[in-house]
Amino acid sequence: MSQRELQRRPADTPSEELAKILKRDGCVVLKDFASKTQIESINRDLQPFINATAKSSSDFGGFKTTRTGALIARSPRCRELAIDPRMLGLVETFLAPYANTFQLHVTQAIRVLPGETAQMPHRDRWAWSQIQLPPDVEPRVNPVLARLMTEIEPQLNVMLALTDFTATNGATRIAPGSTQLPDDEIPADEAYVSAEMKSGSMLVFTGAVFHGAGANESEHDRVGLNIDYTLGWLRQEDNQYLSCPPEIAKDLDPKLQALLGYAVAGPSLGYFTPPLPAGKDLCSPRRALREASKPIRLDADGRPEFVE
Ligand SMILES: O=C(O)CCC(=O)C(=O)O
Repeated sequence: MSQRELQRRPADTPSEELAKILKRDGCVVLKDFASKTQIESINRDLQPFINATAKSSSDFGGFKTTRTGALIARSPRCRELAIDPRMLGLVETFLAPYANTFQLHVTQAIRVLPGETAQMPHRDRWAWSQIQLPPDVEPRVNPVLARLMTEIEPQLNVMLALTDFTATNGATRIAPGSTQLPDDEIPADEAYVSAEMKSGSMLVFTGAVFHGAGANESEHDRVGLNIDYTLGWLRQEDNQYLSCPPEIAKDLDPKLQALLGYAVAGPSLGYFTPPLPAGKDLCSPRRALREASKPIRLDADGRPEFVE
């Protein structure tokens, strides 16, 4: 496929207009989404965690890239960002045909260090259709899930630039309009555009568009804040109940609690039953946030008991 222009719009563009661009191109840049002060505060929240994060060690994740997660638990500023009405409005407009509720899928600060090579082009929706197997086992893909993914839009992602993103420092490379290609027709190099943007601007992209982090040939880190949203009925990539456990989630904004997954989606997805005491069954997850649970262990017969 030939290269298409990466569309850029002001951050307050109505969601319906942005959703149309996303449907056609799979991506759009929102200019000046966050102020300089907001970016400084996010960087202050995240710096200790980013500095302590070890480099990834896989062909996909890179060898000079760090990925720092659990950002809702770790950063008050990321919490505000995740429920920014402009973002939630766009998520709800774009994903509305495929679900009644939405949730967080991934929160990650991605730092591409000098010397990193370009990431392999991919679609983020492959998280649901590719099979995790040793490298020599075929097929690599579940064909039913791969086909299902072409009939829905399972996710919407944002990458907020915490540093400037340039063609030389590893700006995300994305192929606008690559959303309808078959999974095995990976666009050639010429189809990709570097999502160059100033810090504070944001790349919004879908699970269907081919993209990957660029190579960092500069002497400075490229840092992006990646927040992905998915449909309420799909499995989240980052297990939010573990990354943001009830002890932390109980003090968060109810909108954020629901986005993490502490809410029933539809008539019956996601209720829970506390293992003890007997008699409390089929509860809303909000109950787990209201009532601190006492530690439980299994006794010698394998039955749950409170730890006294
Ligand atoms: O960091 C980037 O620019 C993109 C990263 C990405 O696509 C991924 O890790 O799945």
